[in-house]
Amino acid sequence: TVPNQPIECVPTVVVEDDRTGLSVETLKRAFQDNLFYIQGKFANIATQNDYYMALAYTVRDRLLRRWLTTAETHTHQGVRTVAYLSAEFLMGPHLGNNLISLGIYDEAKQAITELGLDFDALLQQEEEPGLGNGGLGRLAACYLDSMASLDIPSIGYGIRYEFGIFDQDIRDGWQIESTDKWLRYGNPWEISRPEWAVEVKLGGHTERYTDENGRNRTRWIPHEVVMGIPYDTPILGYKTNTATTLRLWSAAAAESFDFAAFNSGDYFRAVQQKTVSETLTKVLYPNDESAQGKKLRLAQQIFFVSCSLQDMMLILIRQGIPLEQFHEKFAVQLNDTHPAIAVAELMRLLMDEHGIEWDTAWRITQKTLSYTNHTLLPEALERWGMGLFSTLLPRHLEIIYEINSQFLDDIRRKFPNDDARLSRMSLIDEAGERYVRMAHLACVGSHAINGVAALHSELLKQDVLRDFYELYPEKFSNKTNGVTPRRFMVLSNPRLTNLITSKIGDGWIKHLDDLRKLEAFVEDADFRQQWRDIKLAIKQDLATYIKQVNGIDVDPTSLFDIQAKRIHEYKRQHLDVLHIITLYNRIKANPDVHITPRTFIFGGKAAPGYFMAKLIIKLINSVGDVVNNDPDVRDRLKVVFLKDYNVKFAQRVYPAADLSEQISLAGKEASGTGNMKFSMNGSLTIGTLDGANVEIRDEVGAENFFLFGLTTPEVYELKAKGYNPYHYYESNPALKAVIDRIASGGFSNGDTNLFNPLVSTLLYKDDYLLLADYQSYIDCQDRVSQTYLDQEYWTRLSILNSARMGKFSSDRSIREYCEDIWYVKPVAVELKEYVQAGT
Ligand code: GP0
Repeated sequence: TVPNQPIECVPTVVVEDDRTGLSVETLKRAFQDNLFYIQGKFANIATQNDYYMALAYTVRDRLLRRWLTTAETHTHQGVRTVAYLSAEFLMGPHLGNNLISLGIYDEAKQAITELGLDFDALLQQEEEPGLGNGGLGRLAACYLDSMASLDIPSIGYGIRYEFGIFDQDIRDGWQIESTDKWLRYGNPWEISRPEWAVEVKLGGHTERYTDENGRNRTRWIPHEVVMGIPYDTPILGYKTNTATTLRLWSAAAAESFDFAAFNSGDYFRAVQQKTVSETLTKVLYPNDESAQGKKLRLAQQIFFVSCSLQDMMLILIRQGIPLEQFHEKFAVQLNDTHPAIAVAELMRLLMDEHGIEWDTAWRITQKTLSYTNHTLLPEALERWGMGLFSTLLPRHLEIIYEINSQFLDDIRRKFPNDDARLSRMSLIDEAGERYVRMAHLACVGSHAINGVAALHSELLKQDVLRDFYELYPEKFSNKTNGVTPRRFMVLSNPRLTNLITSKIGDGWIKHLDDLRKLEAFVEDADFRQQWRDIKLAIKQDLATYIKQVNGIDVDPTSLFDIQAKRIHEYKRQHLDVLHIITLYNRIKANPDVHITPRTFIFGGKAAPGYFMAKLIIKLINSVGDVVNNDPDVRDRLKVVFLKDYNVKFAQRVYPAADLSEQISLAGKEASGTGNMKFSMNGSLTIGTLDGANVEIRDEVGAENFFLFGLTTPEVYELKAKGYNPYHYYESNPALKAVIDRIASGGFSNGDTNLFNPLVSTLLYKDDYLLLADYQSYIDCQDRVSQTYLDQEYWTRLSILNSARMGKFSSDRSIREYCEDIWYVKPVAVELKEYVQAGT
């Protein structure tokens, strides 16, 4: 019947209808319906992507009720909400994860299989949303998962880059980058909300004026205005009703602003202006741990920060909550200094746009914001040249000057007559050219500052942020990173998940400490056999992949020794290479020497402008070419570089490792998170006392961890007394033979130039002390090889590694942030009874 009166706008959903039903039969009907009505295809011409989309929409329908109900519940109750501000969110594919969170993974798999399709192939079809570089962006994604799973009211705010991290190909051993067109076939997980767009000002100048109450105010006359359009993606908690939001901002031209051009008939200029605005969110900067100082990057930062803060204010204004309560309603976490401009922007919005006085605004700002530092590397500390900063953000600079002047007064009171301290701590670096120091701004404007592992947090206090620690000791704390077991165990490793669950139930997925219960099975030979069989089957799968993609035969029973992470000198992928060449030299000296068969696997991207990192990739591939094809090696060693390492691919790599390489120079890796993902999946670790390795070793026990290398104090000491790498080269024949083989063209067809930059850096500079740590690393690797020969013993260690990883769930990290920094509590979401439609 056709309604002759307006349709009632109460949301009504039919019980067990094709949009909500969870049974296999309903899922099949919904899938076919979506293929027809959304993709507009008959099955005979549907592509793999059409099938993926049909399944994605089937899943999306089933999460909307949770999503909308969560938003409604949080709004209604006026709860305090965490806003996680991050320039990067490295989410990984959504489909599989959402199926797990909804608890319908098996049903969906059955439905798709019964329809005659390959379920795993459909999961693989999803484009990686690669909106991040590495650890920092992936940590943000794990935290969203944990916040939703723990029913914490939360929202992630970031940038919807049109092109994420580049795709990596390898040609002739070198990295080749290409554009990541992740949105090419559409994104079924996002909903755009153009009606909630906001405007962001850039450039121009400021003016003083007197308002209607006779107060002196400032007005910013921008050169340009850009619109921010929000795109929302649901973040489902694991087996709970809570579904939070990732809100990413996309830049668009504010047409109204260039009306003058339109009106003067300069249609072309008006439209051209549009493309300038839209370049703002075009592409992710692909540098990890190095600040580039580019104007567009600063524009990206103010853009997403301003959009997000304005959005939070609109949420309060819509509910009639006064902005004086901003800090009671939002806890805003700054993920590194990329969003640190929030300190000045929140002040500006409160004062200039909403008429709040400085002192009140400053109190609100400090109570709202908190800052996480992710690195000690000096090259990663962001600072903006004064020229660039004042051109783009003239009003923010005024505010920063005022904050700085009050801040310096504060220091003078507490540390009289200490000019050196003043210039060290100032928000403005005035040593040579003038810069704005973003970490200082973040420290001054936040009530809490944290590092990401115990060692890192200590080093922050002693070193990089020492002065700030002396001024505000109460602000500092440690929050050791964690990773989500949902994605990195349940989704990535279903075989191991099933085995674990068959022994201890599935409680561990939400309470990872429960994995300890596995210790009871370490002496159970059957269990150990199953554990080993699973690892072998996973390694077999990876071997098949390697054969297909790299064309290399690898033996799945060999020790899989994996280093997968961004390529960086401080992470020392080339130390791993020195070990490979050491073994190769032993074979060349005596082809019958005993060698534990190993497959060395590398994965990771190099920043496109980072020459040395790209040369390390070339070295790995060149060593592989020689070692893999030398008949003397007799297939006992293989070297594989897996191209285009990303979250989607990482999920297949972590479960396949026997040995995880965590070999950064002590004091350089803030935490590491790959170390946790490997270990959870039963890999043993070879590592230095760096980052979270220290805590992993404490948890699993020193006897279950392959430790080598200098400690942080030893590194400081060695550098202080003058480090001479050449001395190690001269006095260690094995090391000398390794370096000489590279230098003499042993891996470059006799070309002695190719790897010279690497060789001479090691011999004459070696900032990351590879040569100092070499012998300790080799000795440790020999212990690894020896241990692997006893498979029963190795399996015990592997089980214990998984069993003792409870601490490294991101759920534990998030609980600590909630208690110590955010003061946010869980809020239960109740789904309303379904209403029968049409009755
Ligand atoms: C740190 F400063 N990290 C940065 C950066 O620009 N990008 C980035 O990924 C990483 C650290 O290197 C880390 O140690 C850490 O675990 C991660 O941030 C999350 O805190 C590598 O995993």
